[in-house]
Amino acid sequence: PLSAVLFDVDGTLADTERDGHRPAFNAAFQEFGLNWYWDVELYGKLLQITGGKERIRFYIEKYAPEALNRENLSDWIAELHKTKTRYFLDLLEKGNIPLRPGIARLINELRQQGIKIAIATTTTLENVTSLLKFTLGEESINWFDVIGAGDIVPQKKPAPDIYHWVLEQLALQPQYCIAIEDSENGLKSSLSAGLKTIITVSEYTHSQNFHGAALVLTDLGEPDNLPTILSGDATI
Ligand code: XBP
Ligand code: MG
Repeated sequence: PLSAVLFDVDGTLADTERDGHRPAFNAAFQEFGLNWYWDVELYGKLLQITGGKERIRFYIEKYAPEALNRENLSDWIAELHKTKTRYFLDLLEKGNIPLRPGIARLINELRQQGIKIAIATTTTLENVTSLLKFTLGEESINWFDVIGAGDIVPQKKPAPDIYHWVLEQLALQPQYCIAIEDSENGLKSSLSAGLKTIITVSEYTHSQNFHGAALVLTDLGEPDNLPTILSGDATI
């Protein structure tokens, strides 16, 4: 029997990266007087590093090494990232980032059937609660039995830590749960935690390797617009 569905956030609940996180990073760089700009293509490469602070550090090491000489680099990155979060929250508040097809329906159906729902994401907690608030309404935050986000575990995806943490909070074994993910890093994380995983591909992830996924779909669909199965077992 299925006890819980564990949702990723970025790329799964909503297409947040290209027109959400990316412009928020760029706005923060501008506010800090930096001449850095992450265009759509570069951002696609940077997405291999999960976590905003980790992504900024990776960018510095690879593309802007002069910043390595800053004193208290970690603190400075944390401040820059806080500013980025402020811009991202602004975008959510403006209602600019909708849920992907089928998400609201699926969440409602799971709740109606008494199946628990949870979140396992590398993004910052406020980003998750605001996305829920501005799409499904304030009370939807309480529909989730567990929200695992951001720095709550030391190792972000592709490490399994966030899924382990959420399963522990749910007090459930992975065989009674399903993860829904959009990326290869997310899939590695959920599979390493022993979770059967459904992939709903997103704009940055459609050509990634989803070996090991139970099902790969274009999206989660709506009754009048069914998703296309890209690979996997339709009977899951
Ligand atoms: C999401 C991420 C996050 C977001 C930015 O990956 O990697 O870093 O891009 O969020 P996943 P923060 O969907 O696999 O969880 O800046 O808040 O880290
Ligand atoms: Mg994702």
